[in-house]
Amino acid sequence: MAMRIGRDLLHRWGRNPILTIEDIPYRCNTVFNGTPVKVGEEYLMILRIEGQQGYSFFALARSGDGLHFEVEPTPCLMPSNVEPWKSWEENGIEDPRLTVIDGEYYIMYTAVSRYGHCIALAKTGDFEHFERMAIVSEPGNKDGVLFPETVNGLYARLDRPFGHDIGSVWISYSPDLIHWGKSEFCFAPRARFWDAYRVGASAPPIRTEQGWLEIYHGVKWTSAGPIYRMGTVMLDLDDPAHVLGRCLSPLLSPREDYERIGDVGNVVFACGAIVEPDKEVKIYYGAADTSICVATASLDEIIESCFECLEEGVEA
Ligand code: BMA
Repeated sequence: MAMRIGRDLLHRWGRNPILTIEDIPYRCNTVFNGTPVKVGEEYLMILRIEGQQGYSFFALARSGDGLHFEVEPTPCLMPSNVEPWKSWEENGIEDPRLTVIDGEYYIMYTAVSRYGHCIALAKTGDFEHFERMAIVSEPGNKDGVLFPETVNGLYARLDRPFGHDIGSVWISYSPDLIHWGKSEFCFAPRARFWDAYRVGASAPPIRTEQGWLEIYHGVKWTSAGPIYRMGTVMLDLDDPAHVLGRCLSPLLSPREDYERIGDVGNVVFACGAIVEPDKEVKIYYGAADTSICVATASLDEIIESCFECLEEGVEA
């Protein structure tokens, strides 16, 4: 298949954005980067809201069709004012990613403090009571996403340590979700490409017959600042540090006004996806750090995009 030119693989829903601050039942600055889960026929989404004070917290929205969401009257998780969490969350909690493991809903998120960004983990069984479990990284790491199953008997996560300011994706393992290690490099920014500056995991990995499908974000630095796009990588099922393939062109680039214009323009940033029974994938993303949108494609097309690099002979 030839490289796609001049259009995006994902189809934006015609009535995007699906959530803006007009849909939030209290005053706030922006809403963006929602992470979805489907429970029976209901769609639940944990949203990142930035308050007018300037820091972020989470709220819960519910939907019957995955397109029209109602936001609950009060936030579901605020930055903690109790130690040991308070010191790590004093500047807010950001970018939640929901993963279901054995019927328990885990939220990996970024805790922001004077020390920098850390990865934190909370869980809920009913979306009413949320329990913080642990801060699971030192400062200098973010974009933690939990795999939905154990890999060789261990919990697994992708994350993005800053290193020498080179934003690459790594993988770590844990016996209990609290203690993490066995860290290995997974994939890096690619010179020349739309993801040349930074990459980070976006949606929790999706198990497919071909491997773990990871929808990630890639950043290119331009003279006008960063452009955030969405891409795909396929990781080996038994050894996810091993990359089997990677897209060449992005799944989605900022093109619409609501993706171009906002608090941070030129950003599409996914935090989760739902695979429907007919294999349509709904990808939820923050647009310009100002609203939440949805775009779709078939699972097969998205999987196929992971193998573009092999067809073109480009290293993954
Ligand atoms: C990233 C995260 C995202 C945000 C993006 C663009 O570092 O903080 O929440 O959407 O930057 O500002």
